[in-house]
Amino acid sequence: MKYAIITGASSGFGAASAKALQDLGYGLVLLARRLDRLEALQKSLTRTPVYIAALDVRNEADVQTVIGALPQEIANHVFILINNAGLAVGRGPLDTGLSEDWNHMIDTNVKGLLYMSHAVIPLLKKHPFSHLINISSIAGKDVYAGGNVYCASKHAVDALSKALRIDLLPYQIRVSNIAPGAAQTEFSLVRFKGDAQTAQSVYDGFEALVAEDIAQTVSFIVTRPAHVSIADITIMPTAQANGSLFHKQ
Ligand code: NDP
Ligand code: 8X3
Repeated sequence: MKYAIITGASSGFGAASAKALQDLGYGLVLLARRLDRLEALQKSLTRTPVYIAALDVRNEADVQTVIGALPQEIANHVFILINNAGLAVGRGPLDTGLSEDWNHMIDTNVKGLLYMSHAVIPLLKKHPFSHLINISSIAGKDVYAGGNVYCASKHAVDALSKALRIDLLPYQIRVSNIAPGAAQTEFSLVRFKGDAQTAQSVYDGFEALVAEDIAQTVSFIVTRPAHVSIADITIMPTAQANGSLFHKQ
């Protein structure tokens, strides 16, 4: 059985990708901070083995412990890592922003991805043609008003995808960067700290992406033949042209 490790599997893109990869026959290692969510997902995913663990990717020691504690049967058969855990916290000019929000984003989106990659790459190296998939964003390609630190963190993810493609070339590990535009998940609820009205207003007047759109992109990437590496996919709603321009009704 081939296994996929997914961070941020308790919601949105991560949960949808778990379902899609199980449909392709993969066993799953699902990681996030909310264990109750992972337990519910595990109950619904019955077709292949599903291993879950509570993990805050900001904690390097915990990342090492969780990956180090994987049963040998799983650790020897990891073919996919999806670095998906991430978030935006707040939106506005830098001078009125909060350093605790900046630290939260950089520690999760950038440092968490580094800790996970460092811990899991030795497992991927056992299997030529395995996949490391980073979830960046249109915010990693473009910068929009009030997006400063979130955009910087996703530009860092974009750069790390390019860097990892060089580092992992000798091992024939395929590194893919997915850059989604606006997708309706819990993302905006988290960004606006539980303000449901403001979160909903982000998606008013146009049809946003849904988590399954990203899961289908993941499925496409991992089902290419061994000689094909999808380096980078930017995927946006039809009603979105770049980081800030939308066609709203
Ligand atoms: P959700 O808020 O629905 O999901 C985010 C996931 O990340 C949750 O499972 C959450 O789990 C997990 N997570 C957050 N912080 C941590 C942490 N410190 N440790 C472990 N897990 C963590 O949002 P999306 O599914 O939309 O977001 C997934 C990724 O996609 C993020 O990296 C986001 O930046 C990116 N993205 C989102 C877009 C959108 O418009 N929705 C567009 C482009 C990119 P838990 O809280 O249980 O830890
Ligand atoms: C999430 C999409 O446009 O809010 O990465 O940055 S956006």
